[in-house]
Amino acid sequence: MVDEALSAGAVARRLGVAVTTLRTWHQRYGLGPSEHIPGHHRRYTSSDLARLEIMRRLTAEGVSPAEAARWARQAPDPTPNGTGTVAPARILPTGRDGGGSIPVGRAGPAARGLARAAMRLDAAAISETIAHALAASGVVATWEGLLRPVLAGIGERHAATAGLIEVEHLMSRCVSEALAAASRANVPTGPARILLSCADEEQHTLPLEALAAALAEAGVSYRMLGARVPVAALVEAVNRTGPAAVVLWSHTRATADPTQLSALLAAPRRPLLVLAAGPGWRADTLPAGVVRPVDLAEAVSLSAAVRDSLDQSRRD
Ligand code: B12
Repeated sequence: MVDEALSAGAVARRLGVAVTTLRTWHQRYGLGPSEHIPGHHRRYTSSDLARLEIMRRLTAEGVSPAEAARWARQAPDPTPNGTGTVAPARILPTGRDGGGSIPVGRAGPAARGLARAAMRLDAAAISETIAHALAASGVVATWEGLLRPVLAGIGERHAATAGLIEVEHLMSRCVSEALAAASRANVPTGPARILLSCADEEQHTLPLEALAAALAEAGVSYRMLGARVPVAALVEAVNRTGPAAVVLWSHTRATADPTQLSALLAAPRRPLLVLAAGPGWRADTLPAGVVRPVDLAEAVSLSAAVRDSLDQSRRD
């Protein structure tokens, strides 16, 4: 071991990090050189190097330095003279996406923490973070400040690397469950005057689920048809329930066929308001009379206003 001991500069070169980073990891997280020969600088043994390699890999994958250091310190000594009993690969987060982290732009520490939990595929931490934010800040603020940045970041990373599909799926499931729990916690009374639906073949449901939870929070009843609704089924639902407003979500151009909106406007029980929501729709192809909200807050306030005006006209 003594023969293989390395200087800080040599370790930094092997790991591809700066010497100052090594010093920080030593001072803050106790991942320093363990070999000490009196009268000489301390040197890194191969066990030290193995721990630092774990630290480097996990921080590159988006795990926080403090947590990465905890894994690195816990990891058994992989060298032949080491005393560890559990293989590091079985206890460490694996990060098979090729490394890197989820970009969250200017979003705050909660979004960064959520992004790290998503990278670790830590469903419990993801769910807890979202539930806490929903309880503390409400649906619109949680969507805009926490969920949207992380979802967009996952999309960005996926577009760049073709990876992170497992992260996207787990995150989607946790978001759905948290929004459904928030909706169940605030079930509004009164008839459901707002109909929520995805366009035909559209599988991106999370923004509509956020809208459902925000409407529930605002005391507005709704009906949710969910993903991939064929236009004939949508028109049938309109004719059977007579909603004041229909929100039709399209996330991509592929599902944004404007004839779906025209069919709603031509329905025998034409809704007072048809909202074309989502980035799939192109403003210049929307039929006259269709409104395009800019964000979740506007979709909530338009839906609440049209519900109120229908209730008012029924009372008059
Ligand atoms: C999660 C996700 C999925 C999940 C969806 C799970 C679910 N239950 O919703 C799954 C895995 C199913 C999925 C599937 C696919 N996906 Co996807 N997905 C995403 C991801 C990561 C997040 C989607 C989301 O919820 N975004 C919400 C926010 C982040 O979107 P936003 O556009 O910023 O929203 C703002 C505006 O729309 C505006 N707004 C305006 N009006 C309104 C109204 C309301 C009510 C709200 C809330 C907002 C709003 O405000 C929003 C912010 O709040 C996105 C990345 C992204 N940037 O969106 C990719 C993304 C949308 N998917 C993409 C693709 C390609 C696909 C697939 C085709 C992949 C495949 N090969 O199978 C399929 C499509 C299937 C289909 N036919 O629909 C691409 C689309 C590229 C494009 N523009 O065409 C994206 C952009 C990823 C990428 N960069 O490549 N996906």
